[in-house]
Amino acid sequence: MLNDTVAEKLNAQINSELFASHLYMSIAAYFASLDLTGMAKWFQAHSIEEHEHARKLFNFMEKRGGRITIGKLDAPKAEFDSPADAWKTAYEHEKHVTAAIHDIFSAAAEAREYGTTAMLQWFLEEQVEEEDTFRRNYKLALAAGDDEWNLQDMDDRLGQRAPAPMIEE
Ligand code: OFO
Repeated sequence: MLNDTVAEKLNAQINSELFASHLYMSIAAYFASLDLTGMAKWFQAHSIEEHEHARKLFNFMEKRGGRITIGKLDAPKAEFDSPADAWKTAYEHEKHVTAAIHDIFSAAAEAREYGTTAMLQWFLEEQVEEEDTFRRNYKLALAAGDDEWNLQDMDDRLGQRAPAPMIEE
């Protein structure tokens, strides 16, 4: 049986991953409105990936007998000052997710919930990748500014992203 504090934090993280999925669809919609369809597709794929993160945590809690509750999602930010601002919002969100994963990991270690710390190892590594990806793309969008040519080039590259894979559980 899961430790209560750890269960509460894992449950909050499931809801937070669902919010990330929601936020990234909102950013996809912003890019679609600018006809930057490559970046819109990239964020759609990332939205699915966040939903998969929620599902991975859900399945872990289920196996450990934790009670999962799904709450109401807040409306995500919908308007951005520029492509760079949209990337910055996503990058900041990823940093927030990293801090939350660290917090759950610390609570799990303190409660000697070693099954949870082992599972969270995957998320720790994922967040290193995520922050790196979002930071690099934020910097690129910042450098592109409102230069149509550079934005289109970035858009073409990101549009080649493969669909998000399902996480096996
Ligand atoms: Fe699940 O936080 Fe991004 O990936």
